[in-house]
Amino acid sequence: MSRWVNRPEGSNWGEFGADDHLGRMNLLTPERRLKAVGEVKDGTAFSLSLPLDYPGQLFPMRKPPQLFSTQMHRDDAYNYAWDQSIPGANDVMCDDGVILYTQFSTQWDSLAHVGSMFDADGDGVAEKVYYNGWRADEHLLGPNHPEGPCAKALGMEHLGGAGVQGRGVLVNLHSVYGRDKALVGYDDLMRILEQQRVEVGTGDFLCLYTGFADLVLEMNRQPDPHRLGRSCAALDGYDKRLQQWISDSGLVAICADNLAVEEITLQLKQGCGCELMPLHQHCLFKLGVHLGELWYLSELARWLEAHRRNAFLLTAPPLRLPGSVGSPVTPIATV
Ligand code: UVW
Repeated sequence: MSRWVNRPEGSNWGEFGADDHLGRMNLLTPERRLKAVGEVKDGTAFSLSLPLDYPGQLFPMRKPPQLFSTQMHRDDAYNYAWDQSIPGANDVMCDDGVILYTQFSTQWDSLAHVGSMFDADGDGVAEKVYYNGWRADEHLLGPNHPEGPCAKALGMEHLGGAGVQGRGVLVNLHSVYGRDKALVGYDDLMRILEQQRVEVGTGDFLCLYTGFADLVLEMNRQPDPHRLGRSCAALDGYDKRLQQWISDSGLVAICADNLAVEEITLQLKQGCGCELMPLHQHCLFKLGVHLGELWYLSELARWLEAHRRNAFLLTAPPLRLPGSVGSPVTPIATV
């Protein structure tokens, strides 16, 4: 039996199966990956990850990685000489663990990251629901649940097992706006796509270079939220024509070097409904389009501009971490 009788307007719930966890990533077929491999002409590869201790403390709830040494016979397993436990052995070893906030730095948002209050079961009362009708408390188990916190549906293990690889296309918003604050809507994006001759097709990863991550790096782990908030481009998630274009384009993900792909003010915009993060709702909740944030696109963007190109092979699997709602990622672009 279906989990929903109503699906949100403009959503594609059910298109990839009643129990789908991957959304548009289902469009990454062998044929499309082969086409993406065809974009490799030079063999140069770029890491699209920031060092994972950047941006530094920006959101109180997300903290930088904390490494610790594991223990070996009550000693730190760090610079550990094995002859401490096995006399005569000359090996020395280090072994560590980490407390890692999954959305602190370069990351994927899973489809479990943002849902909505929506009456999916048709009883006249809105409930907490996520992409494809998966439910809060039944499938996304909170910390008070004996098995929680754990995304039993839509968790990162699904994307981690999906072979995330395809054609990336980069739009250079920094070359248009520099570090000026800019809200990019449908008209702006269409104009820039045309100027930069970028074609976005079914199965593509749209990558937006704004220069934000360069600013983050310059701040050297001491981010200035006010300056960051006044800088660089972000998509206007409230623009309905932009939303419709995302629906129609067939793209599988939008990845940016800024904090949230879209501009977020955490204030309801008058006349624009009840969404604080409209693009997150449109992409993660309605369409199953993943969002990548705080990616490091600068060197790739410079190389592509110098070579008058904008497409590449992108390989970007998240950690195959069962039940997590976000994941660090070390994407690789091969040109
Ligand atoms: C922000 O919170 C800014 O974005 P996200 O939750 O998608 O990381």
